[in-house]
Amino acid sequence: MKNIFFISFISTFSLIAYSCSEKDDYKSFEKYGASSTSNPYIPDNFTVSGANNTVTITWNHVDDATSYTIFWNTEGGVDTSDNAITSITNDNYTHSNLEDGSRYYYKVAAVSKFYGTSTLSSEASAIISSNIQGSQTYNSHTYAITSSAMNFANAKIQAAALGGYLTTINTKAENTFLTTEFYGTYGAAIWIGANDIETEGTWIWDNGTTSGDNGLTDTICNAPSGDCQPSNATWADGSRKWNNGEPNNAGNEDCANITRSDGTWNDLRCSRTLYGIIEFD
Ligand SMILES: [Ca+2]
Ligand SMILES: [Ca+2]
Ligand SMILES: [Ca+2]
Repeated sequence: MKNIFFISFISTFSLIAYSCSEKDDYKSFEKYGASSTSNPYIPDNFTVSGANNTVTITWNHVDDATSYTIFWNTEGGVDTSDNAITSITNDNYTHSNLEDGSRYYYKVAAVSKFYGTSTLSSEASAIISSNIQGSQTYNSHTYAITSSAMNFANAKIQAAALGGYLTTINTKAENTFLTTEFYGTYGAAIWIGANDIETEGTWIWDNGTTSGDNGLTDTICNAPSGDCQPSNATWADGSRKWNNGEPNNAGNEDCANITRSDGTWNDLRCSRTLYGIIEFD
C-alpha cells in the first residue's frame, strides 16, 4: 500500500514537473518569436544535387527546430500533400534508390514543438539518369553534365531526351556557376548551347533563344565585322564572353564551349567529343 502511494506520488509529481517545463518553453517561444512573426523558421539555402541514383539535400540549420520534414514529387510544384519524409534530425538528407530517368523536386520545412510545420522552403530539383551526372540547381534552373564525352549533335540529343537543352547562358553569374561546377570538376572544354551550325556567323542558342530575349544578357555575338570573327560580346560588367580572338571558325568550327577556367568560350568543330552542360527550366 505504501509502495503504491509512493509510485502514484512520484507519477503525479513528474506530470506536474513536465507541465511546468512545457509551459516555460512556451513562454520562451512567445517571448522570442511567436508574437513577432508567424513563420520564423523557414529553412533557407536549400540545395539539392543528384548522382548515382541518389539525391543529396542540404539546408541551413534552424534554431529551435525539433526535426525537419522533406516533401517531394516528380512533377514540380511541391506542397504538403506530396510524399513526406518526416523526423529528420540532421540539417541534410540523402534520398537513395531513385529511379533512373526521373526528375525529383523537393522542399523542406522545419518542425517545432509549438509551431508545428513551418512554411516550406524554396523548391529545388535534381535529375537522376545514368546519362548525366553532377546535377545541380542554381537560380531555379537545374543543370547537369553528360556522363561521357560526345559530339555536339549527340549532346543535344541527350539533352532533349531528358527534357532539357544544351545550356543558354544568360548572365555572368550563371557562366561562373557553370564554370566552377562543371569545368572545375571535369577539367576540359565543355559544350554549351551556342552554335552557328545553320548559318555560318549567325550564332544561336540550342533552346532557340537569340540575342536579347526577355531582356537577358544572352548576346552571343557583337561583332563589328558582321561575321562574328571574333565576337566582342561582353557581360554586364564589361568582361569578355569569348576567349581572345574567338570565335574564329578555324577549320569550320560551329560549336561553342567553355574553354578556360576563367569561363571564356571558344568555337570548336562540332565533331569533337566533349562533355555537355544540360539546362532544365
Ligand atoms: Ca540559362
Ligand atoms: Ca562557325
Ligand atoms: Ca575556335
